[in-house]
Amino acid sequence: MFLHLIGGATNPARPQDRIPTVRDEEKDQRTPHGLPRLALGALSGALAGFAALAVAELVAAAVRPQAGPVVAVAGAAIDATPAPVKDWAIRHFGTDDKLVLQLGILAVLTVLALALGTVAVRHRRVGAAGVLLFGAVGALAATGRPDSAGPADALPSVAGAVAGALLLYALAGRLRPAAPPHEPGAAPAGREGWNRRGFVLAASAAAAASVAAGAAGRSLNGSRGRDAAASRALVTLPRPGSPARPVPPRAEPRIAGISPFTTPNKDFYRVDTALVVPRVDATAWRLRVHGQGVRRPATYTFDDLLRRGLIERDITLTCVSNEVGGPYVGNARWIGVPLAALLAECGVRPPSRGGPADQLVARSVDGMTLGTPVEDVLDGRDAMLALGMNGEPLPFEHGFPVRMVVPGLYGYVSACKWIEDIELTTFGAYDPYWVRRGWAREAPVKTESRIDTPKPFARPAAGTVMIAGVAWAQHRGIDKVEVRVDDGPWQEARLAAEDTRDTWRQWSIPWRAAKGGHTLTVRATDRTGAVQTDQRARTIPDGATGWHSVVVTVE
Ligand SMILES: Nc1nc2c(c(=O)[nH]1)N[C@H]1C(S)=C(S)[C@@H](COP(=O)(O)O)O[C@H]1N2
Ligand SMILES: [Mo]
Repeated sequence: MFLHLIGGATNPARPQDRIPTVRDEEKDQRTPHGLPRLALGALSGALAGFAALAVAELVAAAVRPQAGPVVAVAGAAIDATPAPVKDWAIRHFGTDDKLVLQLGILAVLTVLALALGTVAVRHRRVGAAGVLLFGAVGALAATGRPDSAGPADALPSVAGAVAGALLLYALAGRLRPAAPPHEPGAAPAGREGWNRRGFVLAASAAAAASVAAGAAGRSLNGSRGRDAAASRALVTLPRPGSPARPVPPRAEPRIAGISPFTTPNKDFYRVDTALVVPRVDATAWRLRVHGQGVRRPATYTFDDLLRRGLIERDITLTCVSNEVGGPYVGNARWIGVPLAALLAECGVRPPSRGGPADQLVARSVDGMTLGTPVEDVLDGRDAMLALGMNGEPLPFEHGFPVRMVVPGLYGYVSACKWIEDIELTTFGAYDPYWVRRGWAREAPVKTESRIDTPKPFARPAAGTVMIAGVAWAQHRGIDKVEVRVDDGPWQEARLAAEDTRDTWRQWSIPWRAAKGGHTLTVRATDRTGAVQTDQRARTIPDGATGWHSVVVTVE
């Protein structure tokens, strides 16, 4: 039987013992009215793949959106990507990197589905087994991710694969030429020698069912998201007991082309591994604080945090993946709970006062882990559990309902979004997500400066050109910015007033631009007196260094 299936295209009109001729082979490739059978096979493969994904997404919507096969495989790919490649992807696709990755996975899946479909024309079982194999890959990826909720995460992939495999098996059956009478399982053949009506019916039914499953999955996902959105809409941020002082007007000079002092939420850079932005219902959210030296472990609700004394602070956040001159830096006005006070309440002491834990590991609802030095969190700086960003509850993309923000540290060692767990441990005992991938355990922000205007390869007119940008050295403060034209002397730029030492500072310098090509270079000096180094370093392991230069042609 199995052998017969493998030779499934056997033409009953052809005696089994005759060696097939080229003409026979050609006949095999075509349905009686000329449509290449292989093309219909490919179509079957595509339909089976589509059905598999639709069913998987429907089941994922019921189980956990993050457990869907495409998201899981993309996530596993992100987890496994070597840092330099990840860096390259972030550089080239920016915040679209995840979309590009998922589209790439879909493209690969489409090609594989088409191929499996053509295989299934002759080898139904092999085609169906192929679909199951991809289901297994999805299931492994889903259960192996750091945010996996356990074996249930395999369900979407398994259900999808079984549906896809059955469908492919059935459709391929309809594509077979009329079966010899001795094969009981074969579909009845139509007048044309293959079951065209059966195929068209089954294919359309499958397509319709897949669309329905996909739509149901979407609407289920949507209703989940609506609970979260409703909980966010209901949040009224209390007046902070300790408000930020107003931004000094002279901290924000009006210069065309310079980054605004406060980055609007919609323009704030986003860097994370979340393929599906977690939509957390604040009313169901909890934060647990536990671990070594936590004498009074505690669990907080969102309302618990809202009722505490809140602080409001301007803090500039920077990503360690930011290249010299890059865009992954932004400044916002955050409202939140002072983390030091909350930890003190739980009985946590810094290592300098005998506390046993030197690392605070924050864990998010999507399984991300970030490790922060306990000493830094408790040294008096405005480390906080932020609830608000620029006057509104955190946007979902930036960590609603609660995230950490610690002035002076790169985001990957401090700024856990969608936080739900804080564990006190040691650097010796635990390496969080990025550290396991080659990044440094501790990473204070490096002193950096960026030219915002003129843009690279700009063609300004000769005369006075304003060179301007931003400089940052969070928690140390910026004391000086200098600009150099070509190989000329360093000239001190005008610094905007300082808001706080945790924020960036804008700077500007008018330049009498003469015709021709010029290279503009900037460097900053922080309050410790350290001058931004010209030594070029890559972003990995602890942040890029070097001077930002811009080449322009004055006309
Ligand atoms: N849950 C979670 N939190 C996270 C990350 C992440 O991938 N997942 N990325 C971190 C990194 S690398 C940075 S730079 C900041 C970026 O915060 P933003 O996206 O709000 O700008 O978030 C941090 N918090
Ligand atoms: Mo980052």
